[in-house]
Amino acid sequence: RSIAWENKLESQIRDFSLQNPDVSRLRILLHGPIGAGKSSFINSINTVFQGRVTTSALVASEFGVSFTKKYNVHKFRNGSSGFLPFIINDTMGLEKGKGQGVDIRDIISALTGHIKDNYKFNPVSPLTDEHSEYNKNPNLSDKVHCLVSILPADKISVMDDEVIAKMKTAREAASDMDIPQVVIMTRVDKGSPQVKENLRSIYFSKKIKAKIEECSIRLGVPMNCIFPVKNYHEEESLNLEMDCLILAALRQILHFANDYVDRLAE
Ligand SMILES: Nc1nc2c(ncn2[C@@H]2O[C@H](COP(=O)(O)OP(=O)(O)O)[C@@H](O)[C@H]2O)c(=O)[nH]1
Ligand SMILES: [Mg+2]
Repeated sequence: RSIAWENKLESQIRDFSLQNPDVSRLRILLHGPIGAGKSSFINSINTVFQGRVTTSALVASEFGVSFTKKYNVHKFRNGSSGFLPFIINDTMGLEKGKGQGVDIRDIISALTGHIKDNYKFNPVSPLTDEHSEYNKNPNLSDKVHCLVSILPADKISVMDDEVIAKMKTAREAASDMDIPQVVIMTRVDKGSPQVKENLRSIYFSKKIKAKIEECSIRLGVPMNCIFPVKNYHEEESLNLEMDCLILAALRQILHFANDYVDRLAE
């Protein structure tokens, strides 16, 4: 894959308009293990579009337990002219073991639009239609238009099979509903010292290529759907290379999501 290290995508995404009049905003769902960088990815997107380092989604400390417990919805300001035409739902992290981390059935309910925003996940019992937070009649805007799996480059090799199996279950459910999918591989700086030193070496790095291959094999997704990023996590100012990778991933997500709602409009 080749990439132009210049910020052209930002304005394209700012001007992005949706094709289906029934949908006001594309809904993106993030899922993945705890500590994968889900909340950081949301902060990174916000940082790019606000032009300054922001922390809207709370990020856990390096060795914390899952910080995000609610089905948080994030929207992104677009200058003074309102909001960007997409929202991102953050979820509680996946963990191995029954009753640990988010229940995969809740991820599937979220895909179908049955979980209302701000629902507090309960790892020991999934949401059912008896709860008030259950949306019985979701419309197209409530449904998820792209499922994004987040995996950390430095931990992919040691990720528990059980966690991968949970992610596959969600991916298969999404595939059955024709919901498009993208994988974001975070923490590339932790995955390769060379890339940490120089982010532009990312597409030449053998280590990163091997990690992308590993993601592809373990999750069963094609390599061209896997986007490596480095999130804003300790930076104090904006960085062009980080922005380019974040925007390339986001552009793919938005195209897939837009194509999906467009197909449903026909
Ligand atoms: N070095 C590095 N650290 C990251 C990156 N993305 C996230 N982190 C760190 O990884 C930890 C977990 O991130 P968080 O966003 O809370 O993960 P979540 O549980 O999936 O929401 C935090 O300490 C982040 O600062 C990255 O690209 N590079
Ligand atoms: Mg989080």
